[in-house]
Amino acid sequence: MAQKIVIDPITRIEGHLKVEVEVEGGKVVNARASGTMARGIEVLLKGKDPRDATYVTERVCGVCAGSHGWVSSVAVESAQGAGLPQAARVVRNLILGAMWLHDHPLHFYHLSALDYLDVTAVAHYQGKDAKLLSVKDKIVKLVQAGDTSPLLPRYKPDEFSVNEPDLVTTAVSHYLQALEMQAKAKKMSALFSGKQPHQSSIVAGGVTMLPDLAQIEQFRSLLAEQSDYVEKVYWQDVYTFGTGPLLPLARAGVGGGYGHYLTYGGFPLAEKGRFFFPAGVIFDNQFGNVKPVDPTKITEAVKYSWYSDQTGTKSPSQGDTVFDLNKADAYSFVKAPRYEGKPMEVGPLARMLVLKPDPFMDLVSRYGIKPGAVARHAARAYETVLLAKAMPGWLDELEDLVKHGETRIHDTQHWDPPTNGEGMGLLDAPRGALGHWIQIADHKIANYQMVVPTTWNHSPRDEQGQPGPLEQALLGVPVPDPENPINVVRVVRSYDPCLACAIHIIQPDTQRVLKFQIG
Ligand code: NFE
Ligand code: MG
Repeated sequence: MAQKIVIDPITRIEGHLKVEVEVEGGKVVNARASGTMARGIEVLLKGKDPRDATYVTERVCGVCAGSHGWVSSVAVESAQGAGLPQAARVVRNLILGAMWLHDHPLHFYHLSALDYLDVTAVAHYQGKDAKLLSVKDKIVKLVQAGDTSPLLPRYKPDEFSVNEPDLVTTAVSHYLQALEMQAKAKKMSALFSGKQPHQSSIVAGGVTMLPDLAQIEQFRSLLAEQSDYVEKVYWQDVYTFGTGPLLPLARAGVGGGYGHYLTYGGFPLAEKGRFFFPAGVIFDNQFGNVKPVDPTKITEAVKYSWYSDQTGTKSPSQGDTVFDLNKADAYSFVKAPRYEGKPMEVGPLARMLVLKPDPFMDLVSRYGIKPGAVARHAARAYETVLLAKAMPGWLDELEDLVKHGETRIHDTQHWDPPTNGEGMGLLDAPRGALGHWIQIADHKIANYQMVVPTTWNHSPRDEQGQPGPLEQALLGVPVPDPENPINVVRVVRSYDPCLACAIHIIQPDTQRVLKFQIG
């Protein structure tokens, strides 16, 4: 008989997620992902000035805030018929690029690495490296003081856990270094946007400030440091683990899902409609057959979500946010977006499979790595390297514009919102495809809908009963010991879920007895 495991909440993610799995014969045979918060952002936007949406939607989240501001501005611009000056496009790309440099290493070191490391191995480090010895000293003292959080407690290490003392101690030192690097990455974004995590430069129609040459130089030197770190530390660690101790997990494709991928494209280039990370759709793991994105194929189902059935299976442009907390079969505040009726994975793996950079694809085929949890980490790290290498070129573009006296940073011809209209913004955020849809009536927001990356990845079942991408990816995941569902959380965290984005505002009466609160 199947044994049920409830993990509520899943820790080391953003927001509130409950995962229930049924295990039979040592494998997951059924899975349900529930977002246990309700989201109110879309509702409270009604009646507001459309230009406020940039700043209100950013408050959905403290991680990918700038992505919401950016995509919201694109939605309003499309309703206004506004164009974006080149300097504003480049400044936005650099603000957001720095945010991605902050976001991806944070996910690997601080949210995920403890799923793969047996931290206790640090106590057995016998090497002579002064930096690593100081890490050992620090950890041993914390253990003696009984103050091991956030490194412990955690799920029990298993056969895939990295326990070689040199490797683990190095990784823990990188965990600490990552904190410093993230502060510096935030400084980069703040240099061009006033502050972080909620920026104050991107507005509908452009940006509010053009950096001067001194700021550009400061950004450049911080970027050089990030670029070096991302390639030599972050990517190197992911490579070492993925092709070493974690190779069996990678080869087995643990946590692979439907094989349907979607990306709207990331970082717009000068030519309209082109992106640094190109847009595309892949079905059934047919990587050679990338189709263009058609937004009219996006719908959202609510059959298993706590929203009124009247709002179900519509394009987000026609969607609404009307709660129904009494639906018999509902189990999540996350809606179920579908593309051509299919559940789609979004995020770094989708982007890398659409782009197919040679070194990444060669690595995947050389080691026989299949789509799954490890491949997601590899894709995330590799795209960070690509981004860090591209950003100096964007900075050159900006410097050229500034040196030539460019002042156009906003489409001032389109400052006011239209009396009536509608708009759509589609761009990739760090976690994947992000869309905002706006309807304007009498200069005010009549309706606003957001379909965010975590809504795609962590959606519940739809009206056809098809599980969401994570729910599907959990099927078949090995759980040899039901007391230690470490592979389940490895798969969940590989998506870098952010339930704060997917839904918003805590619904206190749905909080349940915690069955697992470690890890
Ligand atoms: Ni709150 Fe987000 C990203 C968006 S959510 S982190 O990236 O949009 O999936
Ligand atoms: Mg929504």
